[in-house]
Amino acid sequence: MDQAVELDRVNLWRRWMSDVRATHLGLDPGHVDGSTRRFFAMAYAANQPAQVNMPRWRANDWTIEGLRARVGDDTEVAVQSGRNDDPTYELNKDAHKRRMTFGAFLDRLVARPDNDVYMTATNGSENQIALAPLGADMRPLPAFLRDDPRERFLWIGGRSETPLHHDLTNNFLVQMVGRKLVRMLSPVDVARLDYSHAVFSRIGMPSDAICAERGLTPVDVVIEPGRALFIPIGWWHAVTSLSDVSVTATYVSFIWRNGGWEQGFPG
Ligand SMILES: O=C(O)CCC(=O)C(=O)O
Repeated sequence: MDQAVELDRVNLWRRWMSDVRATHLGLDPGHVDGSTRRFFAMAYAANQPAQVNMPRWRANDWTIEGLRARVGDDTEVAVQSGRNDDPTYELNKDAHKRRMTFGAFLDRLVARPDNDVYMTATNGSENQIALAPLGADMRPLPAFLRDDPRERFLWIGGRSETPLHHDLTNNFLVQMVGRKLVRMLSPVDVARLDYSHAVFSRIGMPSDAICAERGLTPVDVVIEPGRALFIPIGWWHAVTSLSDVSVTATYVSFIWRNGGWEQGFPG
């Protein structure tokens, strides 16, 4: 890309990010308990990542067979598929959407727990009814989240990889089964991230070598059952599953204003 165009894009992104930060600083925590206020001040309003200990959930005991029993073998779901043959699978999400039975999806994961099939947030609205029976096992939530299935997304997969991107909302990522490495990069690094368009970087998965080459200092967090990670809006992140079975939930249902900063987003 033309260097001047690239610089313009990065500068527009920076302006957007600085508006987001200013909006955060103007938020009011409301009447909340002490630990919720601490989370608000140190993470949410400050736009800083934070790890949070979660209470034990029945979801921490889910197995493939347990998921099958709850959702049903014949229940139709949407998943992302055919990712191995397309290095740009994240940019072409719609082309990779497939419908299949939940049983066929789980069988496929067990047979080959790689990055090729993955149920992601992209499939969230289509799967809301099918996955509703899982909600009862995913409680209690911290006081700063509302329990609203429309603002909760399930990620079910094997050794999945989610390439470098940022979200247009604050995001609370709860690991229920398996372990994942979340590699985060600060918004201040945007000029070194080969920003492509919208929320994407051309880097894909930021390996140690790529980070060293670009002078990036990633913030790495391994999340496991019982742990959650707050990923603030605008923080770049790439996620690698470290387990053959991984189940994650992401929540955007904060009690404080979340998102809505898309206006002015350079896209
Ligand atoms: O768990 C994953 O694979 C990706 C989660 C993520 O990137 C997100 O919620 O924005």
